[in-house]
Amino acid sequence: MNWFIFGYIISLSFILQVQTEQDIDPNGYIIFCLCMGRFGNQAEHFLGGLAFSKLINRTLIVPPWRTYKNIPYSEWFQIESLRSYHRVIDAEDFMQNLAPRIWPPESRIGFCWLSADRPKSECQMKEGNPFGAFWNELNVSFIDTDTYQLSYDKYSINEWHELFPADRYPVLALKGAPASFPMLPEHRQLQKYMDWSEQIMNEVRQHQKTLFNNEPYIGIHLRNDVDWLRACADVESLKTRSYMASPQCFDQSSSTHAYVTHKICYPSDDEIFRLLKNIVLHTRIHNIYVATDKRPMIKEIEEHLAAQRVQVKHLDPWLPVMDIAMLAHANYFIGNCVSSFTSAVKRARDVHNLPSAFWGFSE
Ligand code: GFB
Repeated sequence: MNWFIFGYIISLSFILQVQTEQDIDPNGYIIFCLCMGRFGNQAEHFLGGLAFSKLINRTLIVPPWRTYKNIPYSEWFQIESLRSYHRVIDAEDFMQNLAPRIWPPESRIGFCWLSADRPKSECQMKEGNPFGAFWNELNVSFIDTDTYQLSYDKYSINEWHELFPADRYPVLALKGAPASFPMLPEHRQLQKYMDWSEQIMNEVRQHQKTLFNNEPYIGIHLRNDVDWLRACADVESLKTRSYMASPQCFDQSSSTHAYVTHKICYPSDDEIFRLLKNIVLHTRIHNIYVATDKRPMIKEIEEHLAAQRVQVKHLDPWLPVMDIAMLAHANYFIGNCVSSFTSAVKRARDVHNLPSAFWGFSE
């Protein structure tokens, strides 16, 4: 090997070394499982966890969405957009490129929020579904676990730094999301950093053309499977304004309701016809896109709104998130106040000032 090539290789490896050293965040990293509920619940937790990673000033290792398997965040949303808010790295990228150096298998400790009277043996990071599968699919096992009793607000940040200094714990792996559910109202606007992936957007454009010939449409969310029937059965006895995702429509001072009613949680067919008809008359949009987990009511809507000559379409997509994307891009949206599936749609619309309404509220 001549001296020129030798020198070139030495300087290249030096540059790479410097670059990779620079890649490591001295403030440390944080990762958690989005292990509660399905997409809507996970999205609320994700935004709370994103806000916490900024508060604690650690790079967020962006967790995959959890379905029957891990779905990398970037399949549905752009990682890049999150960077305008905070430092992030995709979980698989982290595991492949940084974990071998800063989080080798023999250093992996998991942390659970547990009250002080509970033993640390109760902190089982991989016990139950989907916890085990989530970490296994990222090839993570833990050599030990421990507990903490800190909250996720700004008043607790000094305690977090004292308990978990970044030089001793470069990676903070938490069992659950460091966030509340329902999410805090101030975190809703973080939705603006969740831009849809190109793959999802291409599909949305394709469906808009095929279903509606690119004409305006009203999107409606009908959450009416049997789990929802049960979830709403006794809601009035709770006399609460905060039931699952309901703060999304009760935080507004304009809310005319004292608490979540059965009609808001599980609207009758008549309520669906009433509000939908009003919106059709008001917007003069005659294309309806129905997203539902069970009963699309296509015939019923077409019959009741026959005079308005509505066209009702339903995709029943393999990926529920495709329904969210279609609703998010509708010209008008009517959703279910209590459902976090609706809340994901509503936030995505609010950041673009698109109009939305809720079943059970007058319009
Ligand atoms: O998204 P999510 O957390 O919202 O869970 P909720 C509801 C799930 O039901 C979605 C399916 O993630 C979908 O898998 N689903 C609901 C739908 N609506 C639609 C729809 O319009 N289209 C399609 N394709 N799928 C909570 C759950 O649901 O409800 C909790 O997260 C619990 O685990 C509770 O079951 C009762 O907030 O509506």
